[in-house]
Amino acid sequence: MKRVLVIGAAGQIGSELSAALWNHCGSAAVLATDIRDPATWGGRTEAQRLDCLDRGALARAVRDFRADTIFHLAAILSASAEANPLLAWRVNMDGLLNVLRVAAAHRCRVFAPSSIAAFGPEAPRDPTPQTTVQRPSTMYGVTKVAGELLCDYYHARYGVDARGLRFPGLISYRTPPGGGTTDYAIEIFHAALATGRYNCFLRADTRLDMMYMPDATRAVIELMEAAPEPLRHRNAFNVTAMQFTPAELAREIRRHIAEFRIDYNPDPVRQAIADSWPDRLDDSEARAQWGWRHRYDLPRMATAMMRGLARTMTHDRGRLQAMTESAGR
Ligand code: NAD
Ligand code: AKB
Repeated sequence: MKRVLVIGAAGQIGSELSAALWNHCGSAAVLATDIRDPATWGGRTEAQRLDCLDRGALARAVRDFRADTIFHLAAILSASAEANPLLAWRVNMDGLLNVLRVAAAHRCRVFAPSSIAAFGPEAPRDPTPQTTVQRPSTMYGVTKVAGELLCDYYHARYGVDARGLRFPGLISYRTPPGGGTTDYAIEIFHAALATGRYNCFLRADTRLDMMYMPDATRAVIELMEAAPEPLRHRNAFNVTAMQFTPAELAREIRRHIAEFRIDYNPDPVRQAIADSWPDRLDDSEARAQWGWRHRYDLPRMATAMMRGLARTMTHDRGRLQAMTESAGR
């Protein structure tokens, strides 16, 4: 992993993973790309516009940058995919296929994430085993299962060193989330700080699996650095860090902002998606095969989110000041 190409680098994971790779591999070693114009998102790394559906442009970027590893993060997430299933199929499947074909031709390694969405209502919920019935009921989930299998196929058939993680909902504050169902767990912090109230689009008792972004970017790098021999589930490792319901997250936020109030107005589409997903993944295989360990639990994540947002949000300085003081106690 000496020269890396990041696709979907303007997104929630891509923006933070690009920065982590910049620190890990060195300043000249990361080319960050996205379909969006880099003028609107570019940071420290070299950045350019790239549509993963354009295989010729993708191959040229890999060749010209002499990339040896591709981090493929471009996708349409769960709620957006239900709104536009055909676009989700195209971006999530054709985009991944282009990445794998270019990787095979240019002898690149690939990281492509899967999701808790790869499981459907027939899978055991708590815990959801590493290997079990999947049968997702969303278009996003269908593309995630197919993506896991496609990566396995390119590894077995063409020797592409493709690896992947089944991420739970990821929580972060630097870049807004991109149209998922777990987005409520980010919106709630922004709303708590901005207005002290949040109108939640999921039911109070909807338990979902979650992880704080620094654990997620570290997991990606650790998986890509792991010795290949022990990796028996290379493209679909369950990983997890914490599980909570909106009511439990609201209670945690009240430890920082005592007057915080939450209302519940479930959105039928996102509620149905959440109801079809696991409560908690069993990540014992990731722990055994490459040493995965999470560092952030719910209280630690909430404190980090409060402090991080307090630094980045500029409105309502009085509330932020009070919150920062209480978060520090
Ligand atoms: P995101 O929506 O925040 O970012 C995706 C990025 O891809 C966006 O910046 C978008 O502009 C870009 N993009 C869209 N179409 C493109 C195209 N044709 N070519 C190039 N770029 C394109 O998503 P994210 O949350 O960063 O997710 C990244 C990956 O991680 C996805 O595969 C997603 O399924 C997976 N994942 C995310 C989460 C999470 O909670 N964020 C959880 C599980 C899995
Ligand atoms: C989504 O909600 O779509 C994503 C995911 C869990 O894959 N955050």
